[in-house]
Amino acid sequence: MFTQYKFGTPIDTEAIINNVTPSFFVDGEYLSLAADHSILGENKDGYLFELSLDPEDIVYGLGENVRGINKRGHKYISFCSDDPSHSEDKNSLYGAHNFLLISSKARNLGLFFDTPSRVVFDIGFTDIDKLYVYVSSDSLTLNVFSGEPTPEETVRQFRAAIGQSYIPPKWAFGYAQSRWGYRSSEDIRRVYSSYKEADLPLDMIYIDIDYMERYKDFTINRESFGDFESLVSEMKDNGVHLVPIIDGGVKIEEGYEVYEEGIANNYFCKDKDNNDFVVGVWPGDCLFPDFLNDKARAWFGQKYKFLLDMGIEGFWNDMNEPAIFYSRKHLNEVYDKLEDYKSKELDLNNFFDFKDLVSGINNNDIDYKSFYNNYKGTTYNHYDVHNLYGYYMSRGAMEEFRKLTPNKDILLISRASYIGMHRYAGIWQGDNNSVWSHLLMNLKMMPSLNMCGFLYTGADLGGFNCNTTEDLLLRWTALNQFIPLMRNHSALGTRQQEFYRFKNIDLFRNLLIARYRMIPYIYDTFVSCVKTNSMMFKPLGFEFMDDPIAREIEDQLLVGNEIMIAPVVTQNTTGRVVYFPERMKEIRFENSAVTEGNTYEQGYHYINLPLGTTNFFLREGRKIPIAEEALSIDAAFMAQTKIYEY
Ligand code: MIG
Repeated sequence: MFTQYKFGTPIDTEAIINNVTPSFFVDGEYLSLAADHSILGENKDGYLFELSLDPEDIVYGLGENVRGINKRGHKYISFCSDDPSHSEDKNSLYGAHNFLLISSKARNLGLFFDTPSRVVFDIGFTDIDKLYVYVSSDSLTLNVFSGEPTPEETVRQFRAAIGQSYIPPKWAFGYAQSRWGYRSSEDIRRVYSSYKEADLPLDMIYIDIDYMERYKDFTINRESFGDFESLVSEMKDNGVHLVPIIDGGVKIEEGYEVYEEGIANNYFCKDKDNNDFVVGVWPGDCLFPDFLNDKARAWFGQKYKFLLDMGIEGFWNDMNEPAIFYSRKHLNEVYDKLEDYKSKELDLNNFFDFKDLVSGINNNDIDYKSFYNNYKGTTYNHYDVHNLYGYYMSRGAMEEFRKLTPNKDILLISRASYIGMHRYAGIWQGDNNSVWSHLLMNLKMMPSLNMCGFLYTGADLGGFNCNTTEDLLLRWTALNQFIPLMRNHSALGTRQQEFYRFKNIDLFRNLLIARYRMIPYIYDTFVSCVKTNSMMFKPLGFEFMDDPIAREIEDQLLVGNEIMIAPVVTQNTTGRVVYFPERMKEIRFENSAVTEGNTYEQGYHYINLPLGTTNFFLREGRKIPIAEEALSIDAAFMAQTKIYEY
């Protein structure tokens, strides 16, 4: 059952698109509304909901976040944030995915707190057996999904309410190489030819900010990418799609078309005095297009035509939380204060004040409260609609793509997101690290994101920040055999991690071939999960609800209805212990060949899985297609398949 409750006069985020008649909230029915907000140390505005958690309750959900599949025991804050350190203690990443699913034998309760402002989910943090949800706005739509016998059915109800997920073009299921640091057409050609010389497949190259002229959206740096158009078509002839980045901020520069048009039409965000709100992002001083405003959003979406006309068919929208390096206003205040410090001795107290002053310049709450958006004809303080910004940037782009290229699917991924954006784009999971715990986090985020409608998603394979190692990269590639968005991406200054740079190129090749062999299953499962509002990646507890061990497994997943995966996620191990909730048969990929392995009875078993090999486990009575060997995504879709059954 889907019940909707409205508190105050909620802002319609257009996350929920099927119509329901709102009911009156009966306090205590599912959640109770607490009078005393002090428990969370928040101010008194907004709402505080409370629910007791039973020991058996698993709390699933919250999409893109740190920690476990079971979210109990931490505080999470929905406030889209550009934070490149995804450590366990963090409360927010780039997305705001306010859906929780409380699941036990006794109940399966889905709660979607639909509001574009900040929401705190205190899940057994303040009190180990309590869920507190604090909504910082005076308005909210609370959507409750209840009465279903399984977590999967509950998710399905929710997903039906938020509408069908985005399906990218087929080639977007291939393998992508990316790096912040490809500076010229020659760099791109070198990546391509190095893959080719090493006999390694490659389907996409993502291009980062250096292709633009001084980081201005919808420009080309002609000094380093002089032949951009021919590069695009040459790469396409080679079977490689180029995917350029687009950033949220527009550079202030006289004569720059995007800036001039935005100014002329009033499309940029303003401060309280109706002056342009100047922020620093990549190009220096910038303005934020008001993506919440229908006209501004459509205008910006049309701008992508500049690149579509050059043959580009895919984009990644970055920095759209929006990330703010500084605001002009705050920066000037900081400069003034720094002047004062000059004459002072920095004792213990004012040294730390001084340090905070400078380190607090970026992504500062004061800045997020200092500009305005115009949404559906009403002006809102940005803070109150913050979580919609990336959603509407990407929505605007896709809505215009659907007009500009009605017969062609365009690839689009976004960094920031809110539920609702899943209908228009996928997401990548932001700036992770080249560490083993983030390989596991990649796995854990898949079901949480799938619950919230994000099916086309993946993390930076190999890790973005820090230096990767060959073994980590091999294990990460193995996990990615099944992940829809498979992109090797890394940060400027880190160790280069293109596969051809390592010793065991054959192993990387075998893993890519193993990926292609799974394409028929991956793609069909993906599309059918989109159409039936199902999850492609499921925690074991979704299927084996009566098995207390299965319910606690956080490093194995079901992929579709037929198979289970249990990748190796620890260093210096040649295998791992796998829990089998039921009897299954192993299918292995070794030296690019598929072999049928052992069958395993219910229980724990040690599975040997050396570097560069992968496997999955076929459930009893199920069958899946595996393609003949292919060396590109296009070939994988055309390849003959053989059915493997158990
Ligand atoms: O402040 O464009 O998440 O993928 O390589 C960093 C440079 C800006 C953040 C993105 C990352 C990208 C990087 N960007």
